[in-house]
Amino acid sequence: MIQEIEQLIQEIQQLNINSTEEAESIRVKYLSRKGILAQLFSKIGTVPASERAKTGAKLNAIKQLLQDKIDTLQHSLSETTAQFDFDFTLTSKPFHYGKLHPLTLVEKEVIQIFEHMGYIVAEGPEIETDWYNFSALNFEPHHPARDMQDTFFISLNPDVLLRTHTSSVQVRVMEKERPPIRIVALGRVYRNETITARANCLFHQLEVLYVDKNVSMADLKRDLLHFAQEMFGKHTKIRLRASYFPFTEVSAEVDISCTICGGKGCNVCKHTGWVEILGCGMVDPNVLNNVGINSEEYSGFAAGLGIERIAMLKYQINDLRLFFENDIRFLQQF
Ligand code: 2NM
Repeated sequence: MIQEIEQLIQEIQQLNINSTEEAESIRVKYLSRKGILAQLFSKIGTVPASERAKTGAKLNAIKQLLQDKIDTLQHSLSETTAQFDFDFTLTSKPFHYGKLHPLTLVEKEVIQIFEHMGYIVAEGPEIETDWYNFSALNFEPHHPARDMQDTFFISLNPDVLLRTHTSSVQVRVMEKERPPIRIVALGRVYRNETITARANCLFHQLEVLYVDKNVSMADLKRDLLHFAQEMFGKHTKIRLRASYFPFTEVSAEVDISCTICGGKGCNVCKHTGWVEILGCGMVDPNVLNNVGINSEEYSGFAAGLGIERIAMLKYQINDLRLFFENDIRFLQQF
């Protein structure tokens, strides 16, 4: 009996309990009603009377040792589960990353193309005076674009208005800087229009300006062709049609070969093979003189495009109002 107990002590000391399952089987093996310890206790009567008390105490000590081992394990296990009190096997909730607005995406892309050509971004105020928005830009006093129909005046003072184009920014830069000037002006512009699928009272414009000695129409065509091919693909062609703007002479409208059908004819290009993307021209000498740049010495070109129009072509969007509604189902697609 004494020998059996000594053996048991050694066995228990070497026990390595690592999981609740192991602890449970050990508890059943040693501590249950029919376990090893219970059997030893029941044989205590066979021990000589003088040894009985000592043997009983030893068995109790073994029982305690074992119980302590099991308790320690269960305690450390419950601590780790408390630290991570969730189900590791659950799948995570879907996470919705924020996205850039399609107009921002197109704006960034256009800016980058022109920055690579050496242009610098310029910005200016949205509330302007007649000088920066009209007079300096060679708009005659009774030019129809000054009409109440098109311009938002924001006070009783007819000199204060919301800019109708970003050319006002170009005027501000040309007044301050001396050539060479190579800038893109961009931002919101405002026109008093009836809101439809193709027009809004607020839209985003980006205008290009290059002023230096000997700047020519050939320079303009070179930069616009490069822009069109970067933006719409390297096989894109451009064509210029004569047009009129108050601030340019000569003036032209620029078409690109249709991005949808490649020029064969489709709904987007109304079966012409071409779609209009911007207006441009050589800066009128009057404009240069108005800002104190000698038009005998310098010349320049300018071009203006609507970010909405480019985005509609790029993403095949047929209603401009979608850009302003902030419908999450629309915005999530970009
Ligand atoms: C356009 C078309 C043609 C333009 C002109 C100027 C400035 F300030 F140099 F006179 N800035 N932008 C311009 C010329 C804009 O938009 C359709």
